[in-house]
Amino acid sequence: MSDLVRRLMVTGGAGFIGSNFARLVLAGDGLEKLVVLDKLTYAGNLANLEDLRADPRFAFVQGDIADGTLVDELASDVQAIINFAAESHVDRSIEAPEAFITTDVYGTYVLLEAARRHGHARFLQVSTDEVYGHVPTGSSRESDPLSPRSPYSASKAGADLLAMAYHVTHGLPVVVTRGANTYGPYQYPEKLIPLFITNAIDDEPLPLYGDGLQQRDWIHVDDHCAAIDLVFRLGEAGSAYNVGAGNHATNIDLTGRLLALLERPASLVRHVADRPGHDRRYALDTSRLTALGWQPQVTLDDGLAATVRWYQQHEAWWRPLKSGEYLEYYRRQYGDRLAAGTVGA
Ligand code: NAD
Ligand code: TDX
Repeated sequence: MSDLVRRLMVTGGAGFIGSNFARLVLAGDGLEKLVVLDKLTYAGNLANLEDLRADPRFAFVQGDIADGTLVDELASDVQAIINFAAESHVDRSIEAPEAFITTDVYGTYVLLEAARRHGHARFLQVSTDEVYGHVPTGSSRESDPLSPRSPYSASKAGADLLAMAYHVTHGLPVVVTRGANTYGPYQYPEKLIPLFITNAIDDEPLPLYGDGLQQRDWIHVDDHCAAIDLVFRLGEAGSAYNVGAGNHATNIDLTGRLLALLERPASLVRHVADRPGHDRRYALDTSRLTALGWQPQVTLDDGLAATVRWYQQHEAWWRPLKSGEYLEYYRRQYGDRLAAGTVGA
């Protein structure tokens, strides 16, 4: 944590990356107060923060980042904000984009305004590699134009640009991280890796979109959180930092690795109708981040094995999530796709 910042607000801290980040910063002794503001949408889960609740430095507030009155009050008592809060699932942004605009764009504006009013020492916007859009060859640099192609990534690009504009226009000390596909413990089982692990544990089919040759740049959540912490402390105000570990894999290759770790057959794979507007490839140039002294610590082999073990050992965490609204979403998203899918290898 920055030596200057002893009182911090983390938004979206009951979600996947935010809860892992809260755990990381409370393991150190740099903070006197950590406020987590989270709306507890379907993706937010207090169980993700269970082990932190007894820490006297920790406070949880259930609320919306788009609620100006609440945000202003909370911002008056901290010196900085790290904004993880977002609607984060691409498929849901295709089905129901409105919440992406209100949270990812408008909510970020509300936070920036409060940070400006209260003269915060730092504002870190957690952005994504998806703002660059599909990258056919090479790797994205921070100076590349943003070219988002889904309602999710367009909303995230809006927030990213707005945060940068607050630096230029108002001198707010903003830094932005653009992270790659992240995996690890506490990830809601709608994203590829936890969905496929939990389905495979139950011998349920794995719905692989299209030909499965789309490529992602995978990073373990511990490495992603360490990078956010470093950029928060040492990043140059007004700059964005790509956060990726250089683990490029196609979805079909990744699926094979998960099945091998779980000792399940390739016949669980179903090739299903593709995601509309599906970005084929993301890849990040991370030289700006590594120049700050960051290096990934977790290899893809070790990270995937540890993640598979975590889901095997934490059924009590994920089984209750795969019920109610989740099952309705699952049926809408995958019902027809799976019925028409073909068994793959
Ligand atoms: P997540 O969906 O697991 O968590 C999002 C959290 O935000 C949830 O706890 C949810 O309750 C909360 N939230 C949603 N709307 C809110 C609102 N209006 N007010 C307050 N809280 C609200 O997401 P994640 O995977 O942990 O992603 C965290 C951030 O990192 C997001 O900004 C996402 O865009 C970004 N990111 C994610 C990845 C990835 O692979 N998961 C990669 C790069 C960047
Ligand atoms: O059922 C599926 N089948 C499938 O083939 C799902 C859920 C995904 N996929 C494919 C789509 C992608 O090519 O797997 C890849 C990964 O999909 P997601 O886990 O949905 O991630 P992605 O769309 O790449 O976006 C993620 O990384 C960047 C996060 O969800 C974002 O929040 C982050 O910004």
